[in-house]
Amino acid sequence: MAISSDLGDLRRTHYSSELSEGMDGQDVTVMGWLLTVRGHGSITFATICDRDGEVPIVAKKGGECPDEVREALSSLKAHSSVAVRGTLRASPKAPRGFEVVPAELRIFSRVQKIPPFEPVAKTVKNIDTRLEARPIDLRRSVLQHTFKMRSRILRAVRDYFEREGFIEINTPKIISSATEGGAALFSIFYYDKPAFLAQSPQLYKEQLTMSFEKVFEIAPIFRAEASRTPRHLSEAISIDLEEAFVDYNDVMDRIASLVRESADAARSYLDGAKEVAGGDVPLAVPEIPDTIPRHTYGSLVDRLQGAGAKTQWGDDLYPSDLKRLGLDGFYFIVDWPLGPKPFYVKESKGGSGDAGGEQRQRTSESFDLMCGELEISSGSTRIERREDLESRMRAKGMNVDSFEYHLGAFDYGAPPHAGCGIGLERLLMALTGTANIRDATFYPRDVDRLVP
Ligand code: AMO
Repeated sequence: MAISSDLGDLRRTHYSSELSEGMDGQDVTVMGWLLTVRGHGSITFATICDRDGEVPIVAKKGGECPDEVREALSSLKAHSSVAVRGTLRASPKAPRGFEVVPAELRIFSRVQKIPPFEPVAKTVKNIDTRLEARPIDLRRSVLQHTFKMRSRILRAVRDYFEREGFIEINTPKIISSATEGGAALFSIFYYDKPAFLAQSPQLYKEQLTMSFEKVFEIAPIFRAEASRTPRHLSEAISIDLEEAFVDYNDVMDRIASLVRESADAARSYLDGAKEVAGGDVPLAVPEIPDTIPRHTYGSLVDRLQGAGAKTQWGDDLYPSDLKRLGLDGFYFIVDWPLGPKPFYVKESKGGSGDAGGEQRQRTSESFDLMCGELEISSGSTRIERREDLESRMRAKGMNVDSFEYHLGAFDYGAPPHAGCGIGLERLLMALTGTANIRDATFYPRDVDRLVP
């Protein structure tokens, strides 16, 4: 039968990337979704898209293609799920030098709805329109490349940790108390007890340095972010690392290596994709400098004040401030004021590294990794002694007793340790130039969105 609708025993023989003009005359079976179909009476051109790219299909009247196949093909709408078995023909006019002449067509599902945008659309401005049809939005070239790059980056990150002797961990996502401050917690019920979704694996990854020394986790973090911004999600993926017997300077060195290796992996993906697509890939990966610059918090405040800003020592640094200073590319901001930092962050020895008065004296061994105005990661040296943790908690007005499950671990002696959390979506934004974080995650969750 030249036309049917079941997969049956038919299997793909080649992905689009495996086809070439040198296979002239070979019988091939390709499967995927229809990107375009254009019928011109006696000839129908179609493009089938699969995981790797496009396969041109040409069905001519009076040629090798049965008429019923040509007619059925020309009646299909874009996005239909199909298979074509046929003969590969070298064709100097075709973009990749070949086309497939169909002998058999399987139509697995017909399109019931007209999609709200063209499958080849380079940009579709309204993200809500796109999210309503997310499975087919994700077929668009720019998102295909973004998420394939994400996969490569994750592999590079795991390779890095493996090579450096880190153990991959998973920690509970249903927890009993806040780690990063209470405001952004999602409350849930755990049987009959109140509980929360984890904002970060912070306390567990610290405890695990007592047994494994070097650990990493790649998992969701949950933040009840009330604001609508292009860089906040309610559920994000964090690449967390924690290491014993090091401080925040060592962790910054590790992040620099991780970012460099992630960028290399992204670039090598792009090079390959450009070869298959004939150069048409709408993404570019920035160069990462050999040394990522480190600016102290205090020096940036001085520069801001010098430029006439009202920023006081102790204030947060906002994207508008960083823009004002013309900071771009990747850089660290180090030695933040201690006060606003979470309780587990260690105070700098001997006060601030910056010159300045009394109020400048309490800084922390902490950093943020930035790319322009986007915060990619934050990390610090941690407190390893119970009494110091307790006094920091009291100073922050926290209920020490409710953290006994954590503080008790420190009674057995914790090593000096340091670590960081890297927002995977934000790293991907920086490496691909994606402007909205919702396009760096498959199904975004934000203050307005719980579906799809
Ligand atoms: P922090 O709260 O700074 O630190 O988070 C670490 C990194 O996670 C990412 N991130 C987010 N990404 C998208 N949407 C959000 N709502 C969101 N919130 C955070 C950012 C950020 O830099 N426990 C510490 C890390 C550590 O010290 O190890 C922490 O959670 O890229």
